[in-house]
Amino acid sequence: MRIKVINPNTTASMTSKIGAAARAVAAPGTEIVAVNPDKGPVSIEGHYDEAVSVIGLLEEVHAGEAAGVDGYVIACFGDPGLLAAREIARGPVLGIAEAAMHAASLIATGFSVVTTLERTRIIAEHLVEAYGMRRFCRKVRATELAVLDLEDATSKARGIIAAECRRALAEDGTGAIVLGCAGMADLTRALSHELGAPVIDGVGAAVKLVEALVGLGLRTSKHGDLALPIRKPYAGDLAYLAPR
Ligand code: 5HY
Repeated sequence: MRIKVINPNTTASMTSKIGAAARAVAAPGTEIVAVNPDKGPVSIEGHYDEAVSVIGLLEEVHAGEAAGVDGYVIACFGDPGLLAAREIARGPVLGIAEAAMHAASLIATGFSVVTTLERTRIIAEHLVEAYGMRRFCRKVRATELAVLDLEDATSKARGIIAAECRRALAEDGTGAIVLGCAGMADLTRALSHELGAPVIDGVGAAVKLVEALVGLGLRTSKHGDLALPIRKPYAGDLAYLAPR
């Protein structure tokens, strides 16, 4: 089985980290292809970044379909372009926020999300509502770290994230921590060990869920709104994206 893990931002060091996290949990027969678009924002920290990143993301899904990929992971915690990607993919497409929240809800009665900026925290709150996770999500916490602080070995990011996770476990009545950025994927195991509570990284969770869905013979439904996009011309520079 081949799973394409798409980091929708253009920071290659983050893509390498995401690829390593995916490979660390993938089954022996699973090939992980980790990519990022070559155009778009270096980090995704708001609705505008997300919207612009979706073009590169969809190009990667189109290329994956041509190459016969079995399933996809969108490795950004805002899950940008998730439903659009599902429209053009045959196999399952999972976002890491969606995957991590669902995994957390299966092993704890409540979870807290620890993410980067306050504005990302608000976006994650929207996702909690959209995914019907309000019943499980005790709190979404911001650390005020920028996404690229996670790529800077000299930043104090790790300690700041660990401290916020500790506060979540002490104050939120929560049983598990969801890490709210793909750039935190490398911290999962050590944090879990250190905190004595499950810490869930969406990249790993999404890879295992795609493997499970493909293993069950399940693909994205083409009945209803996730059917292939309606054929029509697109004007101008975006003509190449027109549904065929
Ligand atoms: C992410 N941004 O996972 C998100 C989440 C965040 O570039 N990769 C990004 O922290 O805003």
